[in-house]
Amino acid sequence: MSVPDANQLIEALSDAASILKRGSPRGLRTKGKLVYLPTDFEAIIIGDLHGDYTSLQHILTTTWFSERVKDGEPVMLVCMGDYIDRGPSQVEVLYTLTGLLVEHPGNVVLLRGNHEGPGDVRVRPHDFPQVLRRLYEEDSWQVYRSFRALADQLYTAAIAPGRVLVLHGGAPIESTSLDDIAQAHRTHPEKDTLRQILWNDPVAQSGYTPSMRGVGYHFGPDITKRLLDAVHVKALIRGHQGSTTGYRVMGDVITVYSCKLPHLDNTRAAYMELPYLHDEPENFTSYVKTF
Ligand SMILES: [Mn+2]
Repeated sequence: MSVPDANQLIEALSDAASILKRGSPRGLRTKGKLVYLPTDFEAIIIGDLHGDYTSLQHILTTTWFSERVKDGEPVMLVCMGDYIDRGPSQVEVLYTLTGLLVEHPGNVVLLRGNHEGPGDVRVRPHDFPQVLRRLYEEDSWQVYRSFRALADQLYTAAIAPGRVLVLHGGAPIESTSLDDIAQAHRTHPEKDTLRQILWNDPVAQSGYTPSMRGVGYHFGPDITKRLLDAVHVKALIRGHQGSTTGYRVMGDVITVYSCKLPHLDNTRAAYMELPYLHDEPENFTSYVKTF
């Protein structure tokens, strides 16, 4: 795709932000910044993209997402954040996703990653501003402001009731309710919930320890279980961590990473196709597709 000009990108970002600000796009039940995935829809779940337009395009093409939505098929696209920084086509990824949201607001859920986090929590690397400066020169600040405004409107989490909770980083270490998650954008920064949802990583040991990322925690299976029980789902689907296979399973946590960053030894990517409920398998790993 060709790179949009500054005005096209600003318009896409602002249109997407206004749709989210209005709340509850057509047919979608929401509570604060939590989305309920309709039970009779299939969900295509995408992990971190980090400017990898080729992988995004691969997933959209393979799943026929747009074509199926246009045919009226019940299918949702759920993206777990980290759209920008690191990769070669950050603007293209953002423009495509916001375009899809504007076109199909009831079928596209864009979650927040730590790279779209609140302005008071710094993330590194954050090369997106430099990318914008190179492409848009004096208009880049205006584009960046539109991006920040959109980031503040993105959803914190999505839930397929009884099945999975979907968010970027992980389970907060304090006991958390669905309400806490839905309101995390409002209780930030007094409460740590939003920061931890966007930054935490699962580990095999019980309990928690501060994360080496400098923000958030490593959380154990006991903390995962407490969260899953509290919100009545079976598994946690999240992104935030690359792996050589594109995904990894740790107890009830499935990590899905959808970009390839060869310089970080990340050469396989994955996404999930969560069908609408028939006979639920033993675990959700069978829904992971790698490429
Ligand atoms: Mn991340």
